[in-house]
Amino acid sequence: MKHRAVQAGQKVVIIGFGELGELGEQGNMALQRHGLKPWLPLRRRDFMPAVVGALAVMAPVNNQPLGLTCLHRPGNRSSLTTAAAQPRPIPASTLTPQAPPAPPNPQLPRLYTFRRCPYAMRARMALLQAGRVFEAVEVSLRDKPPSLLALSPKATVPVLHLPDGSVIEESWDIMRWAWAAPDAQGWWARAQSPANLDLLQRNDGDFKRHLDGCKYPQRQAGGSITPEAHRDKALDVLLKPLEARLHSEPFLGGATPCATDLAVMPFVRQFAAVDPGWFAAQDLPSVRAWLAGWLNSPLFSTCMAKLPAQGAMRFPSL
Ligand SMILES: N[C@@H](CCC(=O)N[C@@H](CS)C(=O)NCC(=O)O)C(=O)O
Repeated sequence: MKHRAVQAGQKVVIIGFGELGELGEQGNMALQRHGLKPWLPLRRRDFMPAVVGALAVMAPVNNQPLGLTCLHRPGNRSSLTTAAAQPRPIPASTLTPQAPPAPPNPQLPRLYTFRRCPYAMRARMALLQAGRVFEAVEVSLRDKPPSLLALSPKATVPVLHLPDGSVIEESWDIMRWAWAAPDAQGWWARAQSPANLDLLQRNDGDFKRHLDGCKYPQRQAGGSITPEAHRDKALDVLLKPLEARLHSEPFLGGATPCATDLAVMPFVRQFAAVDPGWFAAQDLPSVRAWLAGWLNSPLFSTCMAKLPAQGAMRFPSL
């Protein structure tokens, strides 16, 4: 297989694996910025194990791969040589989104967000899924902008500032606003069942506490239980009930997803990343399939677009 430059307008298949699909996200964003579409994310099981940890972009013509480009995560030893292709790094410039900062548009809702915050992820996904047009501003949690502090003294993200001046300071409330009438597809309505509200409460309460307990053991120094005990409690409080639900239906919304899927998924993602080997060995096949589906979804990769350090970025981008 030969390496060829992928041209704008060409049909491409992207295979992106790595730590919970981070490389896939980068690849998807790079492709979208270069007008390469449509793209098709493949799941880990669809491709050979040798590419785990690598990002590959194939440009097929008549369904025959034309060229292949791949990126190796630094320090990752996995190799694409079994695919009869020598790795060729994708230039960093194509992997680092350089969206131009947009001038502020007071007509649009403005979301203060932090890319890796699970609360902010659920808000971004909800706004995107509901088809809301908004501007997003990436916040440094160590150096919060005065405009955010003025709007919301509690200074957590996400915060949504609406054109009428009102401010929504809780992620679940932002999701509610996203689907406020008309909730034509029922994403919000299906999240109001007692079972889903119970799951949300477990997620935002005990599960989040135990997630922090195993993810940040240094912050729990002197705490009464070990990180491993936190991990086991996290299983009991959320993941086992989630497995039972997802065993009998593909989404928390049933046949189609709902707000609860989007609200819970970023936290399960974080939990899975604490110790991927351990997570893979748990009796949670339905949770893993559900998580993988979201991680490979266009909705998730769009929500993980990197924002400019300064200024705002409009979603959906023009
Ligand atoms: N209950 C809030 C929680 C939001 C939250 O705690 N966000 C974290 C980031 S993941 C934060 O902003 N922390 C403040 C800080 O670290 O200074 C919500 O649902 O929006």
